[in-house]
Amino acid sequence: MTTKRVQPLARDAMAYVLAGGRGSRLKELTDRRAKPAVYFGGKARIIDFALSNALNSGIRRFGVATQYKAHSLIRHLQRGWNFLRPERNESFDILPASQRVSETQWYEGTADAVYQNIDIIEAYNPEYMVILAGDHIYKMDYELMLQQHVDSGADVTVGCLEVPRMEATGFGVMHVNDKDEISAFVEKPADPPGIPDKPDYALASMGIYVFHTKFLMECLRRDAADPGSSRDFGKDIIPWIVANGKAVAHRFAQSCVRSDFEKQAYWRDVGTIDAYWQANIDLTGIVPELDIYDKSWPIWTYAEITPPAKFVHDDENRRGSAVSSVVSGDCIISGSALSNSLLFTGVRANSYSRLEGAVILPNVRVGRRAQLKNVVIDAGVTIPEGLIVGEDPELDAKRFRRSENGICLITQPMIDKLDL
Ligand code: ADQ
Ligand code: ADP
Repeated sequence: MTTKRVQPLARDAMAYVLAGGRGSRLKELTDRRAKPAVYFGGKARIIDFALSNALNSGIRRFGVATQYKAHSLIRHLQRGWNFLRPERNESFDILPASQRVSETQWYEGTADAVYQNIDIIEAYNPEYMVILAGDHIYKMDYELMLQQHVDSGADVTVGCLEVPRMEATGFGVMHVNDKDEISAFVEKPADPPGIPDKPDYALASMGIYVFHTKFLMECLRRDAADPGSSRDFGKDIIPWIVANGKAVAHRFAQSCVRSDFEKQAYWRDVGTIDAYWQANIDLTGIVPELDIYDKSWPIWTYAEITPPAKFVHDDENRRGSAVSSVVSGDCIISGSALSNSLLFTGVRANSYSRLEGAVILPNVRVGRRAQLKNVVIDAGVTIPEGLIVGEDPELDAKRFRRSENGICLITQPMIDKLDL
């Protein structure tokens, strides 16, 4: 028998977002900002997805642990996530690595990024902790995961999804019994074990965990006293609980939030330039797999107040146009032709330029007659007049960061080095 709950479990939970990692496979895009601060989808940053999920799930207490190149991230959080009010029993704490508990200057691993702030967390006294990664794109109702955690009596509940077995080398991979209790867990195995009745797939950890706060604190204190530990959830804490307690898997497919036309449970790591480009360009399709227009599950962010996007023709009456494209506020497309492109706020594309398959971060200037195909352009870059990208792979690879799939990442230092 289930008892009717007076309020959602989420109101007794704190979301703790790990946002300190660099995301080094994003190359120069994370030279100056942590991966969670990287722009996504025309308006948001990657971390807004985990934070919006928590908010939409009913959570009102937040901690965000930052470390690597945190300035851009902290500025974003201060601007966009400053509406939670202590007088309504809400809180939002940004927790940079800063010699709190131990003498080391940095968080050692993800568990240390929680351990070092135990005093702050305990002062809020949440019943549950929802530990999240700040670097994935997905929509999920954590209340359902909290409910499963309470109903199953687990020590930890681990969010998981099925991925092709050969892609699971970068994940924690688990085996479960018929009650979804985790019987084995290996972090980043070279040869991931498959799912028994689906051998080409592996059950992968999403790196998100629900704990009773009291139990988590006991684990973290025990782990901190172990000199052999690397202070990491995936390497140390979760394997310990699997061996000594009760760890249960929560399937993403049960709690992912889909709009009417979304068929797949959408989750992306966007950890490489190719994956990042593809996930952004997918939004320009007719029916994207990720619905960012769903009013029942809004993705909250810091948004500048901008004038509308504008399309004008050039002096020879050539149209400024965009087809199959997403164009944000304060963009001016003058006599330039866009297709299958996604433009963030404040982009100016000048006459006779052509953009195809372009992901353009905020405040980029595209000079006249530039032709850019299959590119990611970093924020604030000035593309010189007449620059051609996407025609000559060898030349592109010399000048820019050209990915495996032929996507060119372009930053201002790369432009400054060009001999035009
Ligand atoms: P990884 O993603 O490789 O594996 P990790 O690099 O530890 O794990 O990053 C997890 C999250 O923590 C990221 O959001 C990152 O930004 C952040 N982070 C990393 N180091 C941090 C630190 N020192 N301080 C603060 N934040 C930090 C994990 C799990 C796997 C699981 C995958 C799913 O260990 O089991 O399969 O996530 O992506
Ligand atoms: P955002 O990621 O918010 O778009 P920017 O692209 O402006 O921010 O810069 C990312 C980060 O790089 C900033 O938070 C800032 O710390 C740093 N940065 C930006 N420009 C410079 C610069 N000229 N010199 C040193 N650091 C810079």
